[in-house]
Amino acid sequence: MKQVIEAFYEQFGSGGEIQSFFAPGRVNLIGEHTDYNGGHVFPCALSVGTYAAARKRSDAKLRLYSMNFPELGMIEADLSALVYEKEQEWANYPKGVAAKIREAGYPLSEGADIVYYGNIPNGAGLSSSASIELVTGVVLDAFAGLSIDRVELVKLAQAAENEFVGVNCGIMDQFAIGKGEKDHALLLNCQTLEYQKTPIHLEEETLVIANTNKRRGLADSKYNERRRECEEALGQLKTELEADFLGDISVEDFEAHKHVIDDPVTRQRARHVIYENARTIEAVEKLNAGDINGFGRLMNESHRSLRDDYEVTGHELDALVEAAWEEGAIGSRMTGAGFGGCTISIVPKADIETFKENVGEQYYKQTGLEADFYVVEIGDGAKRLEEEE
Ligand code: NG1
Ligand code: MG
Repeated sequence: MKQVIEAFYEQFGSGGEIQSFFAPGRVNLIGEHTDYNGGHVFPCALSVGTYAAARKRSDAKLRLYSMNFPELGMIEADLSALVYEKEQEWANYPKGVAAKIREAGYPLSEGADIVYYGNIPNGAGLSSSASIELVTGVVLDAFAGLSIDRVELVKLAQAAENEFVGVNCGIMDQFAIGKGEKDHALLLNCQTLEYQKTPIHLEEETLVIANTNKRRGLADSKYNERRRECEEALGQLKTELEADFLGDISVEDFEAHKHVIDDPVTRQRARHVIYENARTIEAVEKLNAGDINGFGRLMNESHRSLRDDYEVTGHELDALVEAAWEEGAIGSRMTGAGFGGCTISIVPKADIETFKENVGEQYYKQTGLEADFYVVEIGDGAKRLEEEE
């Protein structure tokens, strides 16, 4: 945090009260491509994330600077005229959050100077964007004394991403980052937003994120295509079953009625969502019963379903996951939208060094790419930091 405050002085000068804030990145343990289908997800907040040093302003200006994108320089905006500007890239996320807070009717008339620093690997599917949104949300909320309910702030951040930035994501990222808690994952029903904090006690094992370093070039267009396919499947099932979301439909009901989905590919997409939703609930039951191996087996099944039914993995993710399975991971799967990005694995602590070495080597052989490995800890949701942090 010290360097962030130093960068703040450099950008905006000293004087006045500078406060520190943090919002984590997130990783989803199981429940993939279920959020926008009203199903369950099981993400956790990470100990890496976005730091912000901020100072209140007495006018309506926002001045934003990211240590990760120094080439974009300082970006200025007026609270009363917030518009999306493509060339401002990352700064559209904070601007969008401010815009949504105001649109929701909160009295936000005074701005802030904010310096951001993120230590989340970029573009890897660990939600650096939602992290920037939520850290901005807590800064603006604290400075204006708004006391916005946390779940509402989560929804405003999602609205910023959907409507201001134009990324059609579900609620999972913002929820995990806004509501996460150290050493817990959240079993979230994405339709009702009911959630259960689940303690994760990994004593002999650890969570490992591995980045394929394959750019997720297709992710956006394929993401929207999958959303459309799911809507089509739901539309056809709807006449048979009373369901507003695929996530409402049980495995039994699906099996009894799947014939109404006439296109076999669309049927496959729906099958992934419905089984993945059931798998997520079952996986959390296993975890609560102390059955980490059972949890890992369901992670593996999740990957196969994303590979074969939902078709969002690709050669790199499959190679990395298969190498992890070979190397004795308790569970391993792709995480996030897919087509590149990261995998999440549960690995025995004692094997971690050989795991990284052998999986890395195998992955390189298969793809010609170097993977990066991160042993991660589950951290807290978005918050103001105390002095010593
Ligand atoms: P990633 O790829 O981690 O950004 C995306 C969506 C999530 C969710 C997952 C799939 C965005 C910003 N987020 O996550 O809401 O749908 O895919 O489970 O697009
Ligand atoms: Mg993102």
